[in-house]
Amino acid sequence: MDVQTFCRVCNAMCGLVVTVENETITKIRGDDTHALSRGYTCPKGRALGVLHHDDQRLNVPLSRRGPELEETTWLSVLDDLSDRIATSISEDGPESVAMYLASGSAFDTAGRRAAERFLTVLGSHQKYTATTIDTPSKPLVAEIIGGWSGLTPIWDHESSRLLLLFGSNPVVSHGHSNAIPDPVRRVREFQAKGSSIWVIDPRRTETATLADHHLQLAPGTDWLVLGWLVRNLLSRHPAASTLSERTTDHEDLAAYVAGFDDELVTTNCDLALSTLESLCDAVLRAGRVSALTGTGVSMSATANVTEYLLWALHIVTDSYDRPGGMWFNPGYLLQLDTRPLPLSDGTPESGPKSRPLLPRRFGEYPCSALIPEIEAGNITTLIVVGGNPVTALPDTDRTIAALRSLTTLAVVDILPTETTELASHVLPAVDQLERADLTWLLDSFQLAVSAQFTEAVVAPLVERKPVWWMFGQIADRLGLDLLPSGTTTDLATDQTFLQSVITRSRDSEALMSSSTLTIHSGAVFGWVTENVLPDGKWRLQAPVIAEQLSVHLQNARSGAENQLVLIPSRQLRLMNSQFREIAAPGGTVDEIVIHASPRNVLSLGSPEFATVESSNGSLSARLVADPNLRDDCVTVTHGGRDPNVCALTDTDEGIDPLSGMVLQSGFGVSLRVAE
Ligand SMILES: Nc1nc2c(c(=O)[nH]1)N[C@H]1C(S)=C(S)[C@@H](COP(=O)(O)OP(=O)(O)OC[C@H]3O[C@@H](n4cnc5c(=O)[nH]c(N)nc54)[C@H](O)[C@@H]3O)O[C@H]1N2
Ligand SMILES: Nc1nc2c(c(=O)[nH]1)N[C@H]1C(S)=C(S)[C@@H](COP(=O)(O)OP(=O)(O)OC[C@H]3O[C@@H](n4cnc5c(=O)[nH]c(N)nc54)[C@H](O)[C@@H]3O)O[C@H]1N2
Ligand code: SF4
Ligand SMILES: [Mo]
Repeated sequence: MDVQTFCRVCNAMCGLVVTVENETITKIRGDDTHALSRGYTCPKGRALGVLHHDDQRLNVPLSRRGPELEETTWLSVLDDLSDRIATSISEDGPESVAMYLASGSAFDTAGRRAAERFLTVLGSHQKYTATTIDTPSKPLVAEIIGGWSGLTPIWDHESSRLLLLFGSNPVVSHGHSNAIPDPVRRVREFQAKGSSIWVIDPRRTETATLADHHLQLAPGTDWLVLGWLVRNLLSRHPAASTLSERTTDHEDLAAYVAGFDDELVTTNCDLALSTLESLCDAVLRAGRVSALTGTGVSMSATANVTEYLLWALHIVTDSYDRPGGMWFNPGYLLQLDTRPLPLSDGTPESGPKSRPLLPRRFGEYPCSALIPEIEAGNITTLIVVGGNPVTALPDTDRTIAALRSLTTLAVVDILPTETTELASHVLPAVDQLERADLTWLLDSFQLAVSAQFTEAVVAPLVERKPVWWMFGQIADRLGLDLLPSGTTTDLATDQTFLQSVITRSRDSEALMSSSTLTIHSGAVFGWVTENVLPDGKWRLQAPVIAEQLSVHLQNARSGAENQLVLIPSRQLRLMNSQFREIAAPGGTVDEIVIHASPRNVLSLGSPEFATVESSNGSLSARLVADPNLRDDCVTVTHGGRDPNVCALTDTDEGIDPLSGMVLQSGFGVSLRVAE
């Protein structure tokens, strides 16, 4: 039997057709009828059947007795965990219980909603998510300029003439804040219409190879390219003359970019002036522009200023909320255009007790506060839902020591990881194909106003349980109200937690009667200008950003340091630390190695193994010469157990004061022959 569903591994959420014979998944292929992925899948989506049946899966609850994790019953693990949470609250208050919600929970709509609601009814503010590790500059700048952190500009792939990609590699990643399924075909179709793509990246990436132009700039200098562009476009772009109709304080913007002169920018970026001029001409020719950033800039020290200037580029060229530029997807399920949004002027709340100066934004504390909060004894119980903090958080040794020191570490996962190894309780969750679901959390990241509902494709194996059920059971024991009224945990199903989203969606009948993606419309324009922006104007005045800009400008003027920097990279067959041990059909995951330029490898005498060292730590791995990398870059794929690139990052140094983000990319390292 063939069942249509969708992949729940990355933002692209490709349509899948799963062949099931007697509850055995025998084959997975792309769903040709899915309007956005159009039959495309990557190896990870096709591996979901292998993942479902894999014998490494967590199948029964585990609890720690002494040094070992031992198999136990659901009754026992839930009783014990509930007792511990109750004790934690009665002794230290609800703030002693924290939750880390990450990639593995982003695609489990019912589980995610139940987990978040659990923390709320518990009365704890200790919510941490992966957003503050990889992207906080995006919601921050959206809040400052647009008034709401959830504004996510989406590439108008149908009518845009020019796409600029800064530090994003969608051919491998399928997009950062824009979900880009079927990326190669999409790029080619875009070009076939006469539109062009510029990739701005210190590495000649898989996407750069397909692009019309590749600017192989020095790492950490995108903000200079953008500032230079904005400065030039302010005097040359026709739309700049109407800026006062669309923005407040555009004089401030002109002042912010006044210092971006040719000499400063070309020297620091290591780009020729003629190259920058061609880029500027391309923008002028296209009129409007679509530009996206990825982790290459969003995890770096200049993330906020880069994102601000990226927004400024769109606003100067009148490209936001306009055809041919970028649109804001109001969502099929979220319907952002019909509801009041929690507008803000960008002022944060204060951080948790041990780090009060760190900002609390978007309803969560930054992950940089999680480890200090545990070390200070403020958090004694941590519940991890679909995350692997040992490979995601900075400073691996310190993270491990803090996690070990917790009274209770409950981990909800589908596979054993380096984090479950440290847990006091391990709760085996259903996988992507064992639950009903919706494309909910990523609703406004999609290339069309669209949504999909799926039933579970197969029944859960062994004793794997839905995540909503786990929290329902604990809430029942604690006497907390978690479920929608009129139901109990025993009677609830996946649908209980999905129903309110379905009911409030644009057309629940169309959604529920379709077995593939339901499209409501393509790009829509105008709702942000009308409903969200006060007087329909973007706010360009941003003193906190201006302050950071002036520091970066000063550093740039004092001359670029000649150093090797660490930049991020990803692999097609991995999703962060996921799929390392799951052999996707048609190949295995590449070994995680150190990539350096051929010249750097040669200068070390081409050793087989090398050590990368930062001010925080070091890692050793096989060294590979990568002709696609600049001489000033070295990269180690994120997500490995050993080497784990987070050994090089630091919990205290380089934290961005505006977002609280830890510096993950673009810092200095040295490379030497391994001992
Ligand atoms: N296959 C696969 N897909 C994934 C993931 C995965 O692990 N594997 N992870 C998912 C997750 S969690 C995320 S957040 C997204 C990330 O999605 P993307 O951001 O699109 O993907 P990355 O591969 O991290 O791309 C970062 C790029 O930035 C470049 N870069 C580094 N430093 C700089 C710089 O200073 N300036 C510029 N301009 N470029 C720079 C790097 O060379 C790299 O090409 O991918 C998601 N999808
Ligand atoms: N130095 C450095 N640090 C980084 C990065 C980097 O490039 N460099 N990248 C950063 C980025 S972009 C991100 S997003 C974070 C990633 O941070 P995390 O999201 O914490 O990391 P993942 O490895 O994706 O962990 C996801 C976990 O969810 C589990 N899982 C998968 N499916 C399910 C499911 O259906 N249900 C449940 N309950 N669990 C499931 C997986 O087995 C896995 O253990 O790391 C960040 N950290
Ligand atoms: S790109 Fe791969 S992992 Fe992402 S949704 Fe599609 S099939 Fe799944
Ligand atoms: Mo991410």
